[in-house]
Amino acid sequence: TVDYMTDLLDRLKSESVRNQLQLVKQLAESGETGRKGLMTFLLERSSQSMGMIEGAAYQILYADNTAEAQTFLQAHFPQGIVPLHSERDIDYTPLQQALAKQDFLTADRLTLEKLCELAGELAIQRKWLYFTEVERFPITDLQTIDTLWRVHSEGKFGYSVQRDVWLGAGKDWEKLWTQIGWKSGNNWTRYPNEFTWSLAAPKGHLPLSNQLRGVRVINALLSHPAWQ
Ligand code: UYC
Repeated sequence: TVDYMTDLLDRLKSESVRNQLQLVKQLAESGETGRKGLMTFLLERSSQSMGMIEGAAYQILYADNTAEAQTFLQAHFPQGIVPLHSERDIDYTPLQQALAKQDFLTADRLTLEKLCELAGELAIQRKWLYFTEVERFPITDLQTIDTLWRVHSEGKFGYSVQRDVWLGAGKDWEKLWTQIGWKSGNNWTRYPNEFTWSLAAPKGHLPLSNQLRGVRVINALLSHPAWQ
């Protein structure tokens, strides 16, 4: 078992991302030994910046009800594995927790809530954003939100992912809506029930930006200097 684990951990460091995800999922099914392996892996990685493989490993331990896993996370990653930096003193812990448990519907609502907090008192009361407010968002906060989404979605969700799809579509909004599953033919996907609140969704499906008031807000989000 020890050799098997050493081998798995070695492979985790060298394999392609796709195989790394497979290995993490394999560890998740290996009971006590697998749990130990995931903990060792996360500790070894914690000096570097954490990506979606570490996110997947963290989520498995987060969902694991053993005292061992919970004590480990409390001791080493009480705030998760993404640094929750904010230039405006915003608390991203609720968003981190929703994403850690893959509750993407709650995470999506919290994201809009946090963006309104970032914009200020008027936006909090209005419950939606002006594009001029988005343009003034600090790079740090947008990167924190985006990294949380990417790390906890195997790289599938987040504004920078949507931006990549949008650029790939030549900045054509109609193409983007279809590719990320917000529109099918002439029909808008209906909020909330028709959206896909899991990793079965197309790349870039989440977080949502309501299009009721036009594309200016999402345009400001996807054009923000945070992604350059
Ligand atoms: N909704 O259709 N949406 C809402 C989307 C549109 C509408 C919220 C996304 C089209 C109304 C979110 C799409 C449309 C409300 C989204 C979508 C429309 C609402 C909750 C595909 C009609 C109640 C957060 C593009 C044709 C709004 C929020 C209110 C809510 C997201 C209708 C996240 C991505 C054009 C009437 N829709 N929305 O922002 O003010 O309210 O009560 O985009």
